[in-house]
Amino acid sequence: MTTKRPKSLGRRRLPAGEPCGTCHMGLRRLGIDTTDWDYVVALAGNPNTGKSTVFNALTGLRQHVGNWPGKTVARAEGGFEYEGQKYKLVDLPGTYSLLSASTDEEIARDFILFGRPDCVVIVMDATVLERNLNLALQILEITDRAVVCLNLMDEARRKGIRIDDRSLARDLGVPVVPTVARTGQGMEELIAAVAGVARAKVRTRPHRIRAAGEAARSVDELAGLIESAYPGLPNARWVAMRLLEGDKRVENAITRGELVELATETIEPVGAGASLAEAEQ
Ligand SMILES: Nc1nc2c(ncn2[C@@H]2O[C@H](COP(=O)(O)OP(=O)(O)OP(=O)(O)O)[C@@H](O)[C@H]2O)c(=O)[nH]1
Ligand SMILES: [Mg+2]
Repeated sequence: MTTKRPKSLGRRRLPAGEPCGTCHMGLRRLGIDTTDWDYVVALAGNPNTGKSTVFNALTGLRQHVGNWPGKTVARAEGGFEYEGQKYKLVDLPGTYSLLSASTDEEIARDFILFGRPDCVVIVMDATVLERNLNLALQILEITDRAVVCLNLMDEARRKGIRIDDRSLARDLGVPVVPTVARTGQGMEELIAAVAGVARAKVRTRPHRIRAAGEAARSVDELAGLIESAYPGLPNARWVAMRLLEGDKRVENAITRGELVELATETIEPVGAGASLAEAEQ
């Protein structure tokens, strides 16, 4: 079953949000209230980079925890309000890649591709930037709606690592926000960047690796066919590349009609049997 994502919502009375020490930044943590929303934001990143810490900082202590449909992998969802608009935040499993080598990778990739989030926050460990760039570049191949959360900046500083975040933002083509999620440092800038991308106020130009020669021509040709079969699909080029590499999951998605859903803007609802949980802080 799929649920239409509400296009625009009339302002309604919001439930009392959790008291938070961050209301001055225009943030209101909504905990489990993700009944309707203006934007969907996914948190992606390598394992142990601070995704759940960012999630908790933005949504508060209460969250939906269920399983991903048909999987035994936990799925956490929460909500926050920023400048009068509601955001649903989905915490994806930590992965090193999106090439579907594991269930976790498949879940993360499917959500970024088929869930069509309005913004993907790529949480990176600033102490091991190179290792984290692999996943970041794969995400930027799929979506141009992304923000990099350069986390663990305190650890990086402690180790004497200095990162030119402006150059990184220029090279990746998306906003880069240095953060220390554990203390809340940088969260204000992160939310503002996420809102800018989700509302399409901030233009991104994600770094993409271009194929050359015959391969480039094949990608272009196939992407053209996919675009005409599924008008409105935002990432036909990526789908074409995966098909040319023989990716069975993407092949199945086409034959099962998931790309049609994607092109008509539908989204999977929260998994059945979702329960309430108190997050660890
Ligand atoms: N020093 C420091 N520690 C942090 C920061 N952000 C998170 N941590 C800590 O890093 C550890 C991992 O954080 P999580 O939020 O669980 O990371 P995660 O990405 O959700 O991990 P997985 O879900 O297992 O992939 C925890 O002990 C956090 O308290 C930070 O900015 N600085
Ligand atoms: Mg986590």
